[in-house]
Amino acid sequence: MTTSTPWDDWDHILKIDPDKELPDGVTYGDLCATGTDAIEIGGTMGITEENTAAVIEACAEHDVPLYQEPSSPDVVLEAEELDGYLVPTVFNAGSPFWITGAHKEWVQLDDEYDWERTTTEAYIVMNPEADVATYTEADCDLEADDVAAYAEIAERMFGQEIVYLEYSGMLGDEGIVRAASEATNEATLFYGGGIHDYDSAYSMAQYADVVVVGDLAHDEGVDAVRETVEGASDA
Ligand code: 1GP
Repeated sequence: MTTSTPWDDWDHILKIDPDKELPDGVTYGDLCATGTDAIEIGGTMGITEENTAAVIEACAEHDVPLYQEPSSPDVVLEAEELDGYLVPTVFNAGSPFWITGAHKEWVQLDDEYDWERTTTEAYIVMNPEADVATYTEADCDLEADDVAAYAEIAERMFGQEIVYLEYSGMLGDEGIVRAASEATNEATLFYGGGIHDYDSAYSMAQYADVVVVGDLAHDEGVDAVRETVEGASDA
């Protein structure tokens, strides 16, 4: 029997990077009110406890689930306002540090680790130009059947609840998203990368359970994000 998880009901996540500015006149409250199902706070570069805490504080007043996605153990914030931690483990990383190494360090830092509120995301990193690919030394040279196999092992061998197809900074290949979707059954498939309007959100959400929107919030603002919420929920 499988238990239900919050993300079973989500279509859309807004990922806020604490190291990036918001467009003029846009507040975190405006972003929380776009209709997104959850806010994920995290980024790859320039993340500190201070800038993360500021975003948590600003979003906590609004009625939307709030998760931290820590990029490394030293930026994890123990904050009551958080609904939990979504922790990446990069299945196609070249460096084992990003598969289990960082996680081991994190557990060692903490005497009473918050297992109740922690879930891993099985990342498959697809854009070789993205910081996350460089950082993790990811092998992005993958065909649809490679991605499907990673998604399948994430779910079936490693029991991952979330498989995250990460194209950060570019719109992905629909055929590959579809292959990942067909390879997963119980796991929730997150798709992130390059979603910028209704159509791009709709096209990825046809196959992914949840679409993640990142840079758009920082580059364009609220109306553009709201369009992607509509695209994701209509699909
Ligand atoms: C990044 O998957 C997210 O981790 C979203 O990507 O910034 O390209 O929307 P974008």
